[in-house]
Amino acid sequence: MDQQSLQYPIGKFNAAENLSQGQIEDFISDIEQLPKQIAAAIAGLSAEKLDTPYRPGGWTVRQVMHHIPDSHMNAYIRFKLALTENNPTIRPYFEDRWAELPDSQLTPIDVSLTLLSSIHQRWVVLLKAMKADDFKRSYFHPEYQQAIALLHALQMYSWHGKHHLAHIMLVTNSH
Ligand code: NI
Repeated sequence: MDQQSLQYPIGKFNAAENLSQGQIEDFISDIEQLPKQIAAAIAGLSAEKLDTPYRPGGWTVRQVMHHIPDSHMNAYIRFKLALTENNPTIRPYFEDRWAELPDSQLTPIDVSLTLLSSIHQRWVVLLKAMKADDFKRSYFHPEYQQAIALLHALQMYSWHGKHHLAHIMLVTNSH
């Protein structure tokens, strides 16, 4: 695989402007399924593979395992902010620096899998209760200077989970 395919094994993110109710349910289902899919992917993973980068210069499986809940706890908060305020400005963060902090180096990955499962369980309850108009609500991303509709964010985080699951599987499937 070339560098681009290793970095983006499922391709880059693309969002649709409009989604049917069925499509929305499919994206919510992606978010619901992710923790179980990751649990299956890392089952029986050796310590050596855990500390293997998914591509040269990329994060190790361990770092990816801590990054996903880092990202999705921010995502969950962004949804809650957007649902309770009018286009609130959210707080970007340096994900690469977060991945270097001691908790990302030292915490057993099972802890982050439990954290991810808990976040997703609550997030999915919220997502399933959202009406069509709720998905039109937005948060303002100061880095992109753009209002991000929750319909867009839903698709982005579905992609984001699959994107990193594919990274983990690059390592687990390698011999
Ligand atoms: Ni990411």
